[in-house]
Amino acid sequence: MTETADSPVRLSVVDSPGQPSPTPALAELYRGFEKELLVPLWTEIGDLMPPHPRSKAVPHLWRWESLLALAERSGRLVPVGRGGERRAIALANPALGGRPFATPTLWAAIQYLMPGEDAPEHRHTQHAFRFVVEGEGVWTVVGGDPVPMRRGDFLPQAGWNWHAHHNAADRPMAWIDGLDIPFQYVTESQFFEPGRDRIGAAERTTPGRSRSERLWGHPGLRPVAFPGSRPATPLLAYRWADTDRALADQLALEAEGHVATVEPGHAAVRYVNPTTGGDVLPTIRVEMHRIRRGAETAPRRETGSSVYQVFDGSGRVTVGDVSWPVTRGDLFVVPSWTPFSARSEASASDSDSGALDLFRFSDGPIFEALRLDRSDVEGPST
Ligand code: GTQ
Ligand code: FE2
Repeated sequence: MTETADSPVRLSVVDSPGQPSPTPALAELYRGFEKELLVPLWTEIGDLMPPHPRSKAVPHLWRWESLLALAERSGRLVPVGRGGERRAIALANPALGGRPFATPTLWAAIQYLMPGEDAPEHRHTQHAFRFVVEGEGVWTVVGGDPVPMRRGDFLPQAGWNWHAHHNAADRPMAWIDGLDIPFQYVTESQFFEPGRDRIGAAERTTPGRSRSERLWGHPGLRPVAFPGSRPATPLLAYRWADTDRALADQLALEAEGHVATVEPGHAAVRYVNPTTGGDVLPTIRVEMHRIRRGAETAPRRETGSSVYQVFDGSGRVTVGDVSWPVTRGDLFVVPSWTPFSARSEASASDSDSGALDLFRFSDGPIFEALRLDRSDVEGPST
């Protein structure tokens, strides 16, 4: 065994342009680097400083049908309780080493609760949200405020708030969770604390509207008793009826000849923090996009990664070199600096409008805060 055999640094002499001549003396120098745990820039520069982001993550699609079937089986086999905390099953990007990371920064999971079940209370620094593509009956209890969850609702939940979930219905319910778990994992910033094993009787009630909505959920109005800006939204539910109306109004305004959409036939809204007008969570940006029947978006790429879920309709999405037909509930990943476009292709089973509704979340706020945000759009081909 040589002295450097145990070094985690491994340098090989290569005969390629831009590299020093391969000589025994160079090999000897590299053994010296290994022994002292040193790595020269010239052997690493291509990987460390590429001309543009080259994501380790790859585009990938998960079918809702398959996810739901496996979640249902988990419902029969896996109890929910202290320790495991949640019956949540995460999307693992195939290029991220089997880790439960949809992208290098984002966690996306399907969560499932059986009738009458409780997921125990806890809190963590990871920022989170729930989004419901079908079903109802679960109340998420955030800081003692029970919040009903129904199809199309977006429910943000900023880090370090106590939360539990309770299925008050006589049927199971599934939804998706988005969190910044991979980001906090790589930045080593996580804290976690278990709370009460059972939530109190008062939190087991099932009011139609949460206290947070009664206080913060009035468009253009805020309670004078609570001034100042907050780092994350105090509003715990953004209801489908409001999102749907905003998107329908944008497309109607466009049809009347007004500027209202991102591009022809493509309406979009971003969920915002009513105390700042900025993103709902410090690390996660969330939007709903509606692509009119037959419309297509221009390929666009951005720094940072996104996860999409098809909320309604069907169509075809293209991510880099791959393209899939998609339908309700399907989830897919768009890695950093990978062009993304979508086309609405109504099928017989789709709703009357034939529009494709895409729920999207990304790590955009991180990139924006650090001034690392960049994007470009490919112009229409002529
Ligand atoms: O529901 O509290 O998918 O803490 C991952 C971590 C869900 C939750 C997840 C969590 C939760
Ligand atoms: Fe949690």
